[in-house]
Amino acid sequence: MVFASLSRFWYQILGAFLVFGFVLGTGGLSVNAATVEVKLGTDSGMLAFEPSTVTIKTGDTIKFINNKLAPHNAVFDGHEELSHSDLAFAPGESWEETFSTPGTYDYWCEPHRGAGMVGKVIVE
Ligand SMILES: [Cu+2]
Repeated sequence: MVFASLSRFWYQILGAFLVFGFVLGTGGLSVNAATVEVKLGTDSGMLAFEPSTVTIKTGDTIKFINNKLAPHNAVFDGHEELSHSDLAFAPGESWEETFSTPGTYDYWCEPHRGAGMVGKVIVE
């Protein structure tokens, strides 16, 4: 009898882990969606996005934050819906874009594209 109740206990533990794994695996928890920050102009004063390449999951959001050497914007190649062509002048000015389709998205800052201020978002 002791053996029987012990194995019932372990079955319950196993069941709990299976449910937990299912919820994680299907993205059933909405708290899984993340917001990743990208700075416009690096802390060290470079004309670049920081980080310049970001890998996120489908449904995640990128928060673009104006940092140094303004003005900046972010225009996505072939994706007007993700682009923010208004120039940000004030430090700390920010906006967010949510990525709902997997793919690789190239973007740039219009005033500084020639200076190499380009970025990439990889949505898995
Ligand atoms: Cu710029």
